[in-house]
Amino acid sequence: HNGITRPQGYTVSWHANPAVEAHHFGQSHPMKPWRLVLTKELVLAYGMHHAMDLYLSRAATFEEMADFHTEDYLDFLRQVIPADMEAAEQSERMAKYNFGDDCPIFDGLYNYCSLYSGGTVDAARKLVNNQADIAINWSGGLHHAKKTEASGFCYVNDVVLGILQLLRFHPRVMYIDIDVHHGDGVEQAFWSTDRVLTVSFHKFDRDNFFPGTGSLDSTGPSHPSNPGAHHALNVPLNDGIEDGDYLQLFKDIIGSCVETYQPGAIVLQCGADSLGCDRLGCFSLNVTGHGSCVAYVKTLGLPLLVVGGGGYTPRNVSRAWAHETSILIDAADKIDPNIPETVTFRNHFGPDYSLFPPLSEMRKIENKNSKQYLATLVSTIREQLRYMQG
Ligand code: ZL4
Ligand code: CA
Ligand code: ZN
Repeated sequence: HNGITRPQGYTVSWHANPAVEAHHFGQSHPMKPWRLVLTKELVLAYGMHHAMDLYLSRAATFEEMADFHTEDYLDFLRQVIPADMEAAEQSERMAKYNFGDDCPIFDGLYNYCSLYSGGTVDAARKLVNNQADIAINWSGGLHHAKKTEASGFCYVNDVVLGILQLLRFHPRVMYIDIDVHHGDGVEQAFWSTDRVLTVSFHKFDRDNFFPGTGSLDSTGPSHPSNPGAHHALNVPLNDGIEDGDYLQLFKDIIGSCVETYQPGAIVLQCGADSLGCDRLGCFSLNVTGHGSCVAYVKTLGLPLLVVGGGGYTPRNVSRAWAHETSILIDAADKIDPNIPETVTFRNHFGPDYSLFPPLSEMRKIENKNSKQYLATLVSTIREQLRYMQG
């Protein structure tokens, strides 16, 4: 093969289960677990699997998922079947748990949820047990799920479950979310604790962009005696942000957060719907720009749990996550940007067959983030961090 070797001095674990990829949300639903097949094909074709410990994710148990979710909700998730979508007698519970167009009931739903969650729980345990320094689960990152309800294509919040595992060992965990949507479920789960600092970068437009939360002034419980006060940070952005500005903003903010908060571990949600040309997104990041954020977090040298998330243009999601895998194993410079002839489904990557097509130029969205606005974000957040310190 092409000489991809294990990284020097640290271990990367890869957590996946091909059974996850086989699930379908239904006709024309934007979430396509199949994007994980494309990601894996790229990773294998480049020989990156030689550089990692590979684990077949096991299903999270009911009890593991009940570390965050209620048994009532999980019972429903376990027993509901697609026919219930239409059945009148189930409609009350369907509404109660927020199932519907965004969160449909499909064949194998519970299996799907327990497998992607098991991957994140396993990955977190590898870090805690010192068997890995970086652990990757691209099928995870489903950051909207709430304690008692589904939301935004997410049913079980694997991110919360992973962080709970890390908190058994680390006094402080930092969560970073570069999905184009606000990481509301994770923020809400740790709203009242100072043991998790959540930081989400997202498109913010209260009335017109899901989920509508995550404004700049939303930093935790308002009562100063609540330990969670000032332990949620939000970076609300407008359409069209580009690589250079995003990376500068990311480094300025994450650098300050790590310096102040001194986390023992980091969880990084790499939602790829912040790329240009995404079916649901509105930013103009390229695969390289998105990847630079991952590279920066890696330089911090802390135990790192990497999960996927959104991403609705599968050919670009897989490009980004394959590139980011190469960064995490320190092999980005050994990867040929021309996608290998041996990749199954290579036709999806035409006409350029490049790992780095110029996404920002293909469907140009005007950048509505002025330099002035971005500078204000950085200074406001640095001020918020001073409050956090007390
Ligand atoms: C779809 O075509 O903004 C779901 C969802 C299903 C197929 C057929 C049904 C057609 C776009 C989205 C009707 C769909 C109506 N189908 C969906 C307020 C909304 C109510 C639901 O990346 N309608 C809700 C959720 C967001 C809303 C984004 C991001 C997840 C993540 C992490 C979740 N919900 C308006 C939309 C389609 C669909 C087409 C859709 N839903 C786009 N944006 C939303 O952060 C994984
Ligand atoms: Ca986000
Ligand atoms: Zn998203």
